[in-house]
Amino acid sequence: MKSILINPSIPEHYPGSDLYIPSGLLSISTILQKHEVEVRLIDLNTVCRDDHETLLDNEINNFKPDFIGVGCLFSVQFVEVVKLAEYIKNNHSIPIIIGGSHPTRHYNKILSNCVCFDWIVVGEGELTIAEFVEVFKSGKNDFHNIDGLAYRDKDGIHYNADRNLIVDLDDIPLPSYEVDELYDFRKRVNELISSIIKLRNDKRTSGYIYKKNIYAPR
Ligand code: B12
Repeated sequence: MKSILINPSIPEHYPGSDLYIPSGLLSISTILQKHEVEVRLIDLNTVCRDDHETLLDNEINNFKPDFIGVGCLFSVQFVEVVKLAEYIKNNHSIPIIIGGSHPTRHYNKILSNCVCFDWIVVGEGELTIAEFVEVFKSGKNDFHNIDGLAYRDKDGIHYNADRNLIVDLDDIPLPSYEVDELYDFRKRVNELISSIIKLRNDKRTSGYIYKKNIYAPR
């Protein structure tokens, strides 16, 4: 099984757009690899700021992913997330799963309004994507037991329950960097490793644990 994960670009006027490391997507990549999914991560902030459609066409036609994952940490990325997903759906018909702080907060509204998305991971994604991929591989498409996963089917929008936080952060494997042939994350390995613990900590202290409070750090 194969998956392409995409980090959408952040507008250049946004502070620090060239520094942002897609640590959420790197962590998701690592989990997918552990579940025998071949992953290709495309960071649109580093490899290509223009003509994303040609890049996507080439990557999808060559790699032939079974599903595509898109991250959306900042709301400012969401317009691009929709544009990419609509393009992928209309031209390649590949299922799309998204995650990140913006979809976490707005999963219901997004699934109600945007048919281009099939699933949304709400909150921490490692355990949810691990369960998701096993169901997806089985071809049974029965996602109703997966906590932290929102999706639409013929009966409407479903969200089972919030997923409990991962208690011991040591259970999360360090991100793999062997995911992007276009950009070598190992160039930034020191920066990345030193930031991981801080990011995870910030995540808990800045309100991420309760998705409704994502904009209201406590
Ligand atoms: C650390 C952090 C930063 C870091 C950089 C982060 C980075 N990765 O490089 C720094 C300090 C630089 C930063 C800066 C800013 N930040 Co900031 N930041 C955060 C913080 C605290 C944690 C983000 C993080 O990296 N988490 C760790 C990773 C591992 O988790 P994650 O990305 O959430 O991914 C997990 C899940 O979401 C999910 N997932 C994510 N993507 C995907 C994709 C798929 C396919 C799947 C299945 C799952 C999935 O699985 C992942 C693993 O569990 C969040 C608040 C929060 N608690 O989330 C704010 C937050 C993202 N920041 C915010 C803001 C506003 C900013 C700034 C604009 C502030 C400013 N005025 O300058 C700047 C912009 C910087 C820029 N242009 O890049 C807001 C965004 C609000 C919004 N709606 O857009 C947030 C939500 C804080 C808040 N509560 O308001 N930030």
